[in-house]
Amino acid sequence: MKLVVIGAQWGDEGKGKIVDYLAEKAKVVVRYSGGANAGHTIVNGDKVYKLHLVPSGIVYPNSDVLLGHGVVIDPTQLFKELEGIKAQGLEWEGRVKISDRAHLVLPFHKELDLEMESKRIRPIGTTGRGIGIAYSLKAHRDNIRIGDLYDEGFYNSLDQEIRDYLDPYKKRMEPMVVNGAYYLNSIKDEDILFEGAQGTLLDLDNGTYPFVSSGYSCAGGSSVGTGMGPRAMDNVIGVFKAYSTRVGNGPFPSDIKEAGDGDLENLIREIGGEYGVTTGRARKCGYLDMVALKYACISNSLDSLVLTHLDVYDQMDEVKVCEFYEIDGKKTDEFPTRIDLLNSVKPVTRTFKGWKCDISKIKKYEDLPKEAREYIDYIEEYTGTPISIVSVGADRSCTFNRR
Ligand code: 2SA
Ligand code: GDP
Ligand code: MG
Repeated sequence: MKLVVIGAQWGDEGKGKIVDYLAEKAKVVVRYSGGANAGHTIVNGDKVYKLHLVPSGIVYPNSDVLLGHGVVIDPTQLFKELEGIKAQGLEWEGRVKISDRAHLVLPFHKELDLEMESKRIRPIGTTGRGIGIAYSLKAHRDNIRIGDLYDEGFYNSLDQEIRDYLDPYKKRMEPMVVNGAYYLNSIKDEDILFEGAQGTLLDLDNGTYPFVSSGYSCAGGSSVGTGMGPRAMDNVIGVFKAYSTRVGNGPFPSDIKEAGDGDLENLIREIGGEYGVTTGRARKCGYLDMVALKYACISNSLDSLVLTHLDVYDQMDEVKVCEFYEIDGKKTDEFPTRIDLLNSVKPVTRTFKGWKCDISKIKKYEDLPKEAREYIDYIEEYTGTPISIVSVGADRSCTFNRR
């Protein structure tokens, strides 16, 4: 089975947790986009892993992980992360592969990222990890791929300062480098899991441009970013939270604070721990945005959805969703492209009764309170997409299959 897991909102939907839940039998877990801007959290009992570049399969000793060629790799961050993982008791040597077509993030990319961000008329709120610069230079055909480090003629033509920086990483990475397309396509009867980073609405082409990241976080990225074609993928699932969050700038139509309920936003943020895993920034919280979610379903051709963070609503009297957008006095369920239209959206909400009990120990759909089941059924009907997995807490054990 070749399974793709993507974020169906603005990132931080719980992809790390869901990939971990699904990864037990995977031969390889592959990251195909983004870089050290990502922050994927895995909680298993008293062990908490916060991953940035390393795919979530690393916590299973029998799985290998691949940084596919759609990923931009900051070698300093990579080895820092690998050392941290080792300190947490995970053996990674021999299990971490790097596609030779993946591109490097260099120290000056990070400096330039911060500098350009400070000069932007419309700041994006980047993570400062050099992501946009590395992808721009790649598109401009002026960046360095991992494989190029071993092309001695090319490598020796690089600036002495860059070579001094890269020399130790070149040696350390050499045993990890593979030709990604051949490596993945040689795996025939075993499972491969493709781990998305960020989310559909942060995708360079499908997202709320220019308030996006620079990788292809949508399902299509799993092909262009790995060397395995779309026909090889058996299943594509989109992870979403029971509400919405966004960190960084840009339109956020179902913003709860904007709707005048700052207290509810603070409550959700505190219960849900909505702070950036990489930067520590507070995430904005919004009602579940049905318009945006349905857009994610169609633009990724999702087979199913995974609902996370349902437990965050346990103590609320009511649960609201943004069912439609009102733009210029007209109701629509189409996600607009233009930023001015997205910024002018008046959310049309629908209110559900809260369930007012602890659902974190529940292990099957039938045992959920009626109000929570109604919420799930509504989302399935609205999006026309089945929910295959439900997550009711951060821990690996707080997860069950819906069907
Ligand atoms: P960048 O740095 O160029 O990729 O930033 C561009 C936009 O993409 C957003 N972005 C993210 N949004 C959610 N989660 C991300 N990962 C971290 C996390 C974020 C953090 O897991 O919490 O710690 O702040 C992530 N990475 C990039 C970013 O906010 C910009 O809006
Ligand atoms: P990712 O980037 O999509 O992997 O998500 P992050 O790790 O950035 O953020 C998700 C946060 O929510 C992490 O702290 C997870 O441990 C936590 N989490 C994941 N699923 C659930 C859930 O169902 N309920 C609760 N309460 N927390 C969850
Ligand atoms: Mg995250």
